[in-house]
Amino acid sequence: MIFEDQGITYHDVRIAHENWPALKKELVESGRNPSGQLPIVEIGGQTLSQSISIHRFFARIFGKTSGPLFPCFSHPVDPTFVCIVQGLYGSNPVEQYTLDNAQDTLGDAAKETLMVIFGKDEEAKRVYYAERAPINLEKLDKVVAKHGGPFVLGKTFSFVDLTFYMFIERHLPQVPNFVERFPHLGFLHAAVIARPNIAAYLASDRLPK
Ligand SMILES: N[C@@H](CCC(=O)N[C@@H](CS)C(=O)NCC(=O)O)C(=O)O
Repeated sequence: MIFEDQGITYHDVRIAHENWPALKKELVESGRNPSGQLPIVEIGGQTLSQSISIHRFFARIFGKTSGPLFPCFSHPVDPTFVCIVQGLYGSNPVEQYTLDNAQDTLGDAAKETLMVIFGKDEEAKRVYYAERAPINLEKLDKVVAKHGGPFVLGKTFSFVDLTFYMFIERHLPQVPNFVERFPHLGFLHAAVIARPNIAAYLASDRLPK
């Protein structure tokens, strides 16, 4: 979504189940991604892994650009290349701390979510959405409330708003009266989908099937 939001062209490659074991083996054995997991981003001859590291990397590049974006893509890990220091990852250490803190709080909640929702135990899912999820959503609502919203940093959009959006999106249809109970999360969700490129993406046929 960060590529969509910033109007960056990319190829979204989905891996068929039957092709996964061979790709995983290749990723690990070649050292391209020792953790052998998805998602990865291939760019400038490099393979980037770990979704939040990837997000942070592009968040530092995108946004308030000091020049054309293309050179950054050509040299994504060249330490001599002076690229852009401000972007969708705050503009000072305090803002970056705020974003890291919000992301870590979300990460703690997401660990529990992923374990339950990708499992087969339907009763565990019901209990999760009815009892556990609201506890986590309450915490996340307070994180967003801290700077007044709609975004985690207040009026400034960041990559963490996209990770929050994805978490909210998963819970919104499942948790009754979501917006009334977690108004700041509802506000963030509405503000993200109102961003023109995100709105266009959501209305497009580029969404994962
Ligand atoms: N911390 C990693 C977790 C990645 C992860 O759990 N990937 C899963 C898919 S969502 C995966 O690749 N599963 C297949 C496997 O481990 O073989 C990240 O955020 O990128």
